[in-house]
Amino acid sequence: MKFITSFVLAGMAAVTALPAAAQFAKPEDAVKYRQSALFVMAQHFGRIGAMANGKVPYDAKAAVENAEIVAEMSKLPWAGFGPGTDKISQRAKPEIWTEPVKFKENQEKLVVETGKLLVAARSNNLETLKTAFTSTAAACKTCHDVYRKD
Ligand code: ASC
Repeated sequence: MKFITSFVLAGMAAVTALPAAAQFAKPEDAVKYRQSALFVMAQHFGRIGAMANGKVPYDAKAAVENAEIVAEMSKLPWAGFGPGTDKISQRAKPEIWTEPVKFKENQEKLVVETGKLLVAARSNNLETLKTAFTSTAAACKTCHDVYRKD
């Protein structure tokens, strides 16, 4: 019993620590990983945006499902900005590596905003969702303006 408990706890710890400890076979994999995470996040964020902007009808259940994915994905890309990946970056600016503290603040800001987006989606109120969508989009844009080439 004790063994099984430790095994389960070790597994849970591994899952919890995954984003920070993610290891990549080569820098190219890290770049692919971060771009993929950002791409998936953008797809689901865009579906919320379509509702927020009145392009598709508001669907509270879909909003929650998409916001859950956005909130979870927002934690992932950052492990892919590790050493060596600056050399092969297409759009990532060098400031990411020369201003790591500021870059980290931007990551944390996004995680906070997507957490609020999920709370807003669960509120079942389109106006609340719109407000949270706008703040989250601002967090995306602020970071892109400083740390992305285009
Ligand atoms: C999106 C998306 C982004 C952000 C950004 C917000 O839907 O793909 O990168 O929102 O455009 O300004």
